[in-house]
Amino acid sequence: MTDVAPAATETIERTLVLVKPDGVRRGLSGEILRRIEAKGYTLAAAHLLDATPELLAAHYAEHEGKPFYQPLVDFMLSGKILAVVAEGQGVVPGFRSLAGATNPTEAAPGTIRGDLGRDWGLKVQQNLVHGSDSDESAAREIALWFPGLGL
Ligand code: D4T
Repeated sequence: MTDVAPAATETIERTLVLVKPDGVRRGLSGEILRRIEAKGYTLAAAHLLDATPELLAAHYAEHEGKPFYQPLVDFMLSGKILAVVAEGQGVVPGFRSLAGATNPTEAAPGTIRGDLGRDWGLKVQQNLVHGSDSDESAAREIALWFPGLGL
């Protein structure tokens, strides 16, 4: 049997992962990257950075006006963020599945948030990671967090 080469037109699927300041602070960046790689996805780019209010306003535009918006922005400005582009077929829903539910109390055991996160009784959930929720969001978010990368 011969292997079938991927079609030349096949697009590489990518997602934006953010290890949020709680994940970096708690020393969980390596464990989170390990889970992404153990699943079989590839790391295409990574950098550790301080977000800016402008970057977060663009990233979280859909949440503006919600009660958790300002606490969310303040939390995301509270420390370094590890921004990562991960790639592989199905990586957008695949990483969301690895991350688990938004609320870490409800996130299933076996997921990043379920195994490593908890409710700290704050105005915003500190839930360790962000993952793009669609291919369109991924393209928009990768352009925001990795300007000039041309991905
Ligand atoms: P992100 O965007 O960080 O990957 O998380 P989710 O996709 O799982 O969740 P989201 O965009 O709806 O929310 C962004 C961010 O806000 C926090 N949050 C959210 C919160 O503290 N209370 C809430 O009720 C919601 C909906 C958690 C993640």
